[in-house]
Amino acid sequence: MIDLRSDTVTKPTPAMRQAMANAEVGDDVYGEDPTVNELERRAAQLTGKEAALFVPTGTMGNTIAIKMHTSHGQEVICESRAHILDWELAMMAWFAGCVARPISAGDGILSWEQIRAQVRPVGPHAAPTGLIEIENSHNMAGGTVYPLATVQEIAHEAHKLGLPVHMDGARLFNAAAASGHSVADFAAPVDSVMFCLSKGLGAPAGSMLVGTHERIGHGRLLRKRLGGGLRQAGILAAAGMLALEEGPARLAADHANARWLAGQIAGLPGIAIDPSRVHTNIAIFDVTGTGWSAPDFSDALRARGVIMNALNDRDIRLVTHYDVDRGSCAAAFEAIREVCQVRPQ
Ligand code: TLP
Repeated sequence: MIDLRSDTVTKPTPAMRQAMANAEVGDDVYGEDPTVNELERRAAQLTGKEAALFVPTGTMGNTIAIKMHTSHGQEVICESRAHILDWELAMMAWFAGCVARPISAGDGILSWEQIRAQVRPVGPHAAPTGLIEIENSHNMAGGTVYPLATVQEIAHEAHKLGLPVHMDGARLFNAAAASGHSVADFAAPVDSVMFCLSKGLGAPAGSMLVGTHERIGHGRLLRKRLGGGLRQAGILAAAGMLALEEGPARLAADHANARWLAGQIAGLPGIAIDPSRVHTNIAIFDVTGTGWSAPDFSDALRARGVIMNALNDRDIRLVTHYDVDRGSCAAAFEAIREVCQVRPQ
């Protein structure tokens, strides 16, 4: 199977498995796991933040971030296809008692102008804004990357209104690799960032939440409350360290593969995709012109040994990663071409 469903499917490298086997561990709930402590120091250093917290998943990192920035009864401004809104089981309502105030942006990139129009002050009729959340890269918009100046403007203006900004940077390293900015450049303007070790960077599990000492200290308590106090988590952190050291350099190849595949399939009749908009490792294409629904197209691909997820009735998402090389992308293209040539039953 050529698995292009997500970069979450990456398997740990042999070096990671070795590092996991050799990891020095302790009880992380007591703060005594040296490998977790080292990973947290390294994550804070790389992002230029005071402190970092190892969390089992990106969802838990975002859940903690929203809770640590807000009070019950507030609104969280985000883009309308944000992962926190569509794919995290209403966690902001469940854990933080907040509701989303979604804003649509075609490419997933919010501007301050759009956000400003939705900021609500404390008053007798409306729930006040508690947090602004931006997603970089934006998954469901096709891996789009925020211009650094836009992040800076949003954070600067939000702070003038006393509002914090959280970045869902599940794929922050992809955004950095594609833009030429460092992860610290993107992290500097905002109050907290969650990034995943377990996606394109290749770790088997784990994400990091970074911010100030004070906020991350609070976040540590929230992690325990969510059941995320992992004890000898150094086993996972050891793989995470290698993901941080060795993962980023591989991302450019993933991006080139996604752009290549998008360019190939753009030439197929009935497929709609603009390859010039593919900047990272995600490409989303519309198959309606082929006569197939996206779920049926996805099933037909699976029957040919290629797996990609249908996002809805029209669109299919492919995500490149280091377990899929150019040769596998070429084989995936052949399967897509074949499906385009047959008529749905
Ligand atoms: N995204 C997954 C699915 O949940 C859709 C994927 O395959 O892309 N933020 C963003 C932007 C994400 O894309 C994801 C995972 C998360 C947060 C959550 O991370 P995990 O899966 O570790 O909870």
